[in-house]
Amino acid sequence: MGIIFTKLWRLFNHQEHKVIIVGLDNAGKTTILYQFSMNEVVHTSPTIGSNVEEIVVNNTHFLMWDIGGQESLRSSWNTYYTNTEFVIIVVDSTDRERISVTKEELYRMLAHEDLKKAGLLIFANKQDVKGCMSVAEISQSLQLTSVKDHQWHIQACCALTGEGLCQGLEWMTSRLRVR
Ligand code: G3D
Ligand code: MG
Repeated sequence: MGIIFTKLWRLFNHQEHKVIIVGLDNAGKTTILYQFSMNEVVHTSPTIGSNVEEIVVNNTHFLMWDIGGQESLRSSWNTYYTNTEFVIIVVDSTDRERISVTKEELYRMLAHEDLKKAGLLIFANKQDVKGCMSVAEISQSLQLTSVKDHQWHIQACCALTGEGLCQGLEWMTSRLRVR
């Protein structure tokens, strides 16, 4: 990722931001955050609990949680939505069976009052795996073209190598500039 990433990261961190990262378990959220936080000091907040983690990298607060399989806990998530600028949804592109669960949660979140102004970045992760779903397939499964009231962007990536993450961050940074 190198120097461009570092520059973008600085730009993004110029002001304080709140970003929510969601996705099914095993989608690659922790790996992505690890890539974002390289060379930075990371503070985690254990008080929030095991289903939601807060990570602060410079000025950016990342709230991260696994969706699916925890229905009883979902109702409390919206207490964390206030002032969120971006929602990042991480999709495991190899997991065709559970893409519908992601879709359900995506629309539930988008309908929430406190996320009305949030931008939506979808990472189609694990693109290195042969036979995985393409960006086009995931867009179709999630019916992204029907999302009209949020700015959104879908980005192919591989969290292991960091490929594509830079472009995702670039999109978020560009959205900040047009505000
Ligand atoms: P989560 O935080 O969303 O639950 P993790 O997911 O970041 O813990 O990742 C889950 C597993 O997927 C990990 O494997 C991780 O290495 C792997 N993974 C994450 N991103 C990619 C990717 O882009 N490509 C491939 N091939 N694998 C990826 P392990 O084996 O450590 O459980
Ligand atoms: Mg994790």
